[in-house]
Amino acid sequence: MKPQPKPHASEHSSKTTTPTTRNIERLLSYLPWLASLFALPILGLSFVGLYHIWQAGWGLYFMGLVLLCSCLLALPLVYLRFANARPKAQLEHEPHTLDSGHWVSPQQDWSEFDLACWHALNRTLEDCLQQDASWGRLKEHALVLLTESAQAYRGQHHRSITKITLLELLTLTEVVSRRYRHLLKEHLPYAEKIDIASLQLIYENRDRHQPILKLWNVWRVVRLATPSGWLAEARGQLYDYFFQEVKADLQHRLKQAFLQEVARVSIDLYSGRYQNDLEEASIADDQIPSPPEPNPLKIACVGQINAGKSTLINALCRELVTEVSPLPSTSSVNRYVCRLETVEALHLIDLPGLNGDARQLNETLDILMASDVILWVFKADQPARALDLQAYQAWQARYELSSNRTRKKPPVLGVLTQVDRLHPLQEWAPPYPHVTSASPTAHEKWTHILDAQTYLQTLFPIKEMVCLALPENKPAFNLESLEVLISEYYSEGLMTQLNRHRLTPLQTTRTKDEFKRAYRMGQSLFRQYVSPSNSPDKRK
Ligand SMILES: Nc1nc2c(ncn2[C@@H]2O[C@H](COP(=O)(O)OP(=O)(O)OP(=O)(O)O)[C@@H](O)[C@H]2O)c(=O)[nH]1
Ligand SMILES: [Mg+2]
Repeated sequence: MKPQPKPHASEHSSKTTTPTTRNIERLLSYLPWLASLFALPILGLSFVGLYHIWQAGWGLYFMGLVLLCSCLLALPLVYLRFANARPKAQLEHEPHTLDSGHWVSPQQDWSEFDLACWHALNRTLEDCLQQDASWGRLKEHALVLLTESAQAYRGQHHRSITKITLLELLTLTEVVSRRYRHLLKEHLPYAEKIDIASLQLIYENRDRHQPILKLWNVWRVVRLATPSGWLAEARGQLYDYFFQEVKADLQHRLKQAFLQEVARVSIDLYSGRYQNDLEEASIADDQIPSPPEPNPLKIACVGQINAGKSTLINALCRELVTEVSPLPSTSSVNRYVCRLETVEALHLIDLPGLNGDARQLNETLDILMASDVILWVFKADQPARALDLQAYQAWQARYELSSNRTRKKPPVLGVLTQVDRLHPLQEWAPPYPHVTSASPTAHEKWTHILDAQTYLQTLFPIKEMVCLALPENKPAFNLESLEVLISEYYSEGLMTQLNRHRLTPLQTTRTKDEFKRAYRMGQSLFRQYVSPSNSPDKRK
């Protein structure tokens, strides 16, 4: 059978015209006559007026006045143009710095892998929009993004996208709609006032605007006969140009934001974040769920034997909570609660020193992965760094496992302890560096401290490092700097915690939920069976 040609849009609309659209149609057919009734006398009067102004010798003044008014009117338009041109230029020149000028930004608790995915998806969506930016194609573009993120997280298998469950798909639709609605409310002027009926009416009557446009064009040609007409035309052109630009940019941003929302939610979906919390979220609740209360930050202290981990914990807690000794002393993992000036509560975890034992290393890595911030303690006068390096590399390797790719690494803060033991030994008169009264030995001491710190930073990619000394029976040196650093990294630590809480599988709860569902189903079946009114025999 030959496929029937599709009816033309206008044919289709003419078949389904309602009384309202028929009335509009009739009104529109009278419009050219009504417009000419008003336009012709005005045109005639303008000619007469202009002639008299010219005769009175005020022609030049009048033209100057019209020019001035046009310039005043153009000023806000020029401002709009420049305000609008800035983000556009950013978009062209920095296509991948999407986090700054865009309406949608990545989640703060994403891992490096998630962020790499986000940037790749953003490149894809820009390509899609460049190929075809029509509204109708957005659905297909969204599907491209979903497939790409599915492949990134679940391998190149061509059916990866179909592996999301029905509940996950509904969650995705729900979250994208909710986020996009918030975004429109924030950025689209009068978003609450735009109703579907008006949009439909504009769409249905888009062909009928043609007669009015034609009439308008005739009027534009006629008014070119006068100098004020030239100015009005120039002003009109300028106005059209600016507003077309604003409209195009707004539309581009709306489309881009929609696709970015799809990308963001698909990353969350495929990385398994919705498994726990969104299943429990109420669908009727149209507010964004409030985040759970954070737990106190967990800070793990790791390093070689005798590095000074327990001493550091005692100093931060301002009391002797853990044993300190020149011999290997900490043999098990212990947690201590302490508070800093700016941080209400912290949990400091004292770990046994790294000794090269594989089982102990494994346990240490488990603790590090369950922490929010890591203090890596290095003894300043310790030449061998192999144990630290081995542990550091093993810790990093854990995040490269496919099961941990979406985990956010806790920030690592380096602590160079026992700097008082650096050469020259007899020199110890903190604080360092002495800017005003620097003796040669003090200068030498400070140089050695800096050298030790630089050397460590070449071995370990640790951005932040604090040098300190906590000698027995002497005042502590530079402990405040470490406290400041901890409070600076507090929010990043909380993000790590949030990421971990989201990703920790609530396997027991899920099994319990499944059991509850099965129980409810069995219960209703049982009721149906025992209830005489519902029993199969009775119904027969
Ligand atoms: N001079 C000086 N001695 C320190 C400093 N920090 C720690 N010590 C001493 O170094 C020794 C080891 O300190 P600990 O805090 O027990 O070291 P640790 O890292 O906890 O050791 P393990 O628990 O065995 O892994 C103790 O005798 C401390 O008094 C420091 O800044 N300066
Ligand atoms: Mg210890």
